[in-house]
Amino acid sequence: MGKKSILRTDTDFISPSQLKVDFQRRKQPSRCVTVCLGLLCAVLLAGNIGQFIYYEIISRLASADPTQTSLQFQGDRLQDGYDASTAERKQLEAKLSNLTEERGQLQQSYTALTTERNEFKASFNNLTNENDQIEASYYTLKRENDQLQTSYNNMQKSHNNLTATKDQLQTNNSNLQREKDELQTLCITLRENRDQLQSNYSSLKINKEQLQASYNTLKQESNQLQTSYNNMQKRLEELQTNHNNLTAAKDQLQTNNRNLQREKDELRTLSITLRENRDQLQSNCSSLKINKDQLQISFNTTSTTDRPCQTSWSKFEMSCYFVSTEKKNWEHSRRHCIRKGADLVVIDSKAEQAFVNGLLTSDQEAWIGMTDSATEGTWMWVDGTPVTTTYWDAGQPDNVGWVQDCGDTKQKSSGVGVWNDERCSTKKNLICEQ
Ligand SMILES: [Ca+2]
Ligand SMILES: [Ca+2]
Ligand SMILES: [Ca+2]
Repeated sequence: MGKKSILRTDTDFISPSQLKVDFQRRKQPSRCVTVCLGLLCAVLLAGNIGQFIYYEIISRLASADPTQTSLQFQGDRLQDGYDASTAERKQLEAKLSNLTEERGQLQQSYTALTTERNEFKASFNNLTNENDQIEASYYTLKRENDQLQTSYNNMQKSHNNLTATKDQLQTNNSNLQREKDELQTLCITLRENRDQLQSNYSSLKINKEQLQASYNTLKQESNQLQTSYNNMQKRLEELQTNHNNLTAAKDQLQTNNRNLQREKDELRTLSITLRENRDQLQSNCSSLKINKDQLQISFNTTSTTDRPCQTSWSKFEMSCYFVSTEKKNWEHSRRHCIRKGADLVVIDSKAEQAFVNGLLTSDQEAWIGMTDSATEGTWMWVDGTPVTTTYWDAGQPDNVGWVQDCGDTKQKSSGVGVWNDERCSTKKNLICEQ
C-alpha cells in the first residue's frame, strides 16, 4: 500500500502543453504595459493639437475682428478649455509617471518570473527524469506484480493439492490409528510369544553348547576337507589344461570334419555317377541273364536230363541238393555252397519246397537262399530274382529286433514246411542247390 501511494496516475503528471499555457499567461503583464504606453502617447498627441489650435486660430481671430467683446468671450472660453486641457495633461503625466513606475515593477516581476520559469523548467526536467524513472519502476513493479500473481495462482493450486493431500493424510492417519490398535493387540501376543521364546532360548542355549562341541569336531573334518579340496583344485587345473588341449584338438577335428564333408560331397557326386553306371550294368546283366536262362534251358533239354549228383547230394528234377551236418551263419553257409560249385537253394515251386522239407529231420531248421538285407521287407533269392510264392510260418516274417534279414525253412511232418526270418549271424544247417 505504501508503494502504491507513491505512484501517480497519468493525469497527475504535468504535460509540456500545460506548461506552455502557464508561460503564455505569465506574458500578459508585459502586454498591459505596452498598451498603456500606447494610450499615453495618444493623449500627448491630443494635447499638442489643442495647444496649436489655441495659438494659431484664436490669436489671429482676436487681432482681425472689431467685435472685441465677443472675441474676448471666445478667448475666455478657449482659456478655460486650455486650462482644462492643461489639468488633464497633468493628470495624464501623473498617470504616465504611475504607469512608468508600474512598468518598472512589472519589469522586475517579469525578471523574477523569468528566473522562476527557468527554475520551474529545471524542476520540470528533473521531474521528467524522475517520472521516467518512476515509470520504469512502475513497469518493473507491474511485471513483478504479474509474476507475483502467477506465483499466487501456483500457490493456490499448491494449496488445493495440499488440501487434497491433507485429506488423504487424514484418511491414512485413520487407517494408521486402526493399524496401531491392531499392532498393540499383536504386540501383546508377541510379548507372550517372547516369553515362550525366552524359555525356548534357554533350551536352545543348552543345545548350542552341544552343537559347539559338534562344531569343533566338524571343523576338524572341514580342515581335512579343505586339504582334499586343495588337492581337487590341483586336479581341476590339470583337467583344465587337458580341456584346453582337447579344445585345440576339437578345432583341428572340426577342420578335418569340414575337409571330410567336402570330400563326402565329392564322393556323393561320384556315387551318383557310379549308380548310373551300375544301373546300366544291371540292365546289361538282365539281358545276359535272359540269354543264360535260354542257354540253360537248351542245355537241360539237350544233354543233362539225367545228370547224376555227387555223393551225399540228392536229386530232384534238374537239380542236386546237399544238407550240411555242421551249422554256420547265413553268409558262411552261402560261401560253403559256392565252394562246392552250388549256391543256397532257390525254391521255385511247391514241389521243390516239399522235396526240401523231406531232406530235413523232424523240426530241423536250415538256411535257404533268400534275404531282405538290401531293402527291409523286400525278399530276394540269391540268383537275383524276387521271392513271389512264400511259405511263411504264422506271424512271420516279424523282423524281431530289426535284425532278422535272412530266411530259413523248418521241417514239418505235415505240409511242406514253413519259413522264418532270422538274424543272419545265427548258426544253422544249410541246403545247397546245384
Ligand atoms: Ca530251385
Ligand atoms: Ca528283415
Ligand atoms: Ca522271424
